[in-house]
Amino acid sequence: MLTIYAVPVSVYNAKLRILLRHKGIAYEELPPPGGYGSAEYKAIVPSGNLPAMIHDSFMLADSEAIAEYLEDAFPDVPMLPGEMQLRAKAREKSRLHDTRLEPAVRGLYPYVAHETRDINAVKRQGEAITKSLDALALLLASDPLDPNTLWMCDCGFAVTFAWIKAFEATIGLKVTWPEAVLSYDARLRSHPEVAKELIAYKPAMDSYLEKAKP
Ligand SMILES: N[C@@H](CCC(=O)N[C@@H](CS)C(=O)NCC(=O)O)C(=O)O
Repeated sequence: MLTIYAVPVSVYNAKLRILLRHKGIAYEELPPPGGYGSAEYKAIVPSGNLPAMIHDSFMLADSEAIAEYLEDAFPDVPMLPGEMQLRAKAREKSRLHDTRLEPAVRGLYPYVAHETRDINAVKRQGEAITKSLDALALLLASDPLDPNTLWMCDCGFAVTFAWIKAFEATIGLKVTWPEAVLSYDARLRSHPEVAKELIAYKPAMDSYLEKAKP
């Protein structure tokens, strides 16, 4: 039995749901018992992190650690390459998402609500996001991974690109998208499980973005 503790709007939950869909893994998604940040949840998941997973009573937190575990536990649809150096390159790409691009997007959260919008801060985060997109474009220029396969490292980017576009449309975010990143985004969205998750995820995004309205 596989349980994922998650909240619908979380980027890292959506990232993990793409992997679960693509691998065809059956699971149940539950809200954190006692609520996000509660003592009850921390008794199960000491870090309080979401997402977290319970698999046959084994607990694990952090989306990337969970993704790596699921790759080992459910290898039928591989989402990491077989060759050692290609696997390392895939992990390098995941890190660019989890430690650079997504944190730059997360830096916008305090300014999403119309009441707390700070246009200078939004501009500053837009520059940080563009810098990460430029780094991704450079990485894509020599990316050795098969472009026709959906890899573990692709899942986070698909979700974060959707958020960047949503913030461009709602809070005046200005970002320069390198051509290579636009093509990469289109390629990711052509994978059926990515497209399905982005459709299923949109109501949670829209509900979060309500606070951006005057
Ligand atoms: N690197 C983490 C980031 C996940 C994350 O930021 N989760 C947020 C909720 S959306 C969280 O749990 N924050 C509270 C905490 O870490 O205590 C992952 O991949 O799981």
